Amino acid sequence: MSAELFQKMAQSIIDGDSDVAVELANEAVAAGVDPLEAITSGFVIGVNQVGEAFSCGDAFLPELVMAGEAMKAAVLALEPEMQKRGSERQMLGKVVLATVAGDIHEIGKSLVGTMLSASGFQVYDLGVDAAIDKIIGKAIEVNADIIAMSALLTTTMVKQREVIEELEKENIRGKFKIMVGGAPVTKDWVQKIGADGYSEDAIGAVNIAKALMGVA
Ligand code: B1M
Repeated sequence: MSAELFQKMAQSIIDGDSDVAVELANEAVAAGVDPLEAITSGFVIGVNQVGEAFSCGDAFLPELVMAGEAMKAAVLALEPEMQKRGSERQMLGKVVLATVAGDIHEIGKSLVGTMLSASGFQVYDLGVDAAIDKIIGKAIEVNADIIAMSALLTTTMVKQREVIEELEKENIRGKFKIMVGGAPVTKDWVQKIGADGYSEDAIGAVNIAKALMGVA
């Protein structure tokens, strides 16, 4: 039953059909399917396929946009259930989260935010295309424990490094733990820019954030 449902979920993203994607998300919740599994085994398979087709020139920007919209709608429909399933309610730490300047990819960043907040972190989500001074300003304002930055483009991941460089320039690098992520981010990149942690997915992001807070 789940395999068939996951396949339909992937197809709804490939078709760029937000209505069907939301219907399937609701169906999954009603059937007791883990919402994160619905995302990773269902919807993400579809969005990855569209991404691959786009990079080979077999799909074009409108398809990418529609797939992105359908993916966003599905994740939004699953969000309340993800929040509900988060069992830990004590406040583990404050996280300022953003997709870096020049980058408007928001789905993975928002998923990481939902999982962090469902796991007990207080998340200040600055959205996408967030300027360096906006990220640092918010971190100072709320006395954040962690600055978490997402980047989906090889051209924008450099902004993660620029935030760290700016913190160093202002002599406040030591005040915050820095977590980075997004499809092009690798372990090598993390070491190169001197971040404190990274993960390839939303569950990993929660584990890293907990480890950075010493509660792993
Ligand atoms: Co764009 N896009 N896109 N796109 N897009 C990619 C990233 C791309 C790989 C597609 C491709 O060519 N195969 C490619 C980047 C190439 C590169 O730089 N190497 C690309 C491109 C080129 C572009 C444009 C430049 C296209 C154009 O205009 N010519 C343009 C850029 C706009 C900009 O940002 N300035 C663009 C635009 C868009 C849309 C707006 C149409 C849309 C986004 C819609 C939205 O977000 N509202 C879109 C989409 C949908 C994609 C793909 C297909 C899917 C991204 C996604 O949502 N994945 C993507 C290809 C792909 O990744 N397969 C692609 C699902 C999501 C759950 O996964 O975001 O990876 P992801 O997040 C994961 C992990 O990465 C990790 O956890 C998440 C959950 O598991 N993670 C973190 C993410 N952030 C984290 C932070 C952490 C820890 C973990 O700690 C802080």
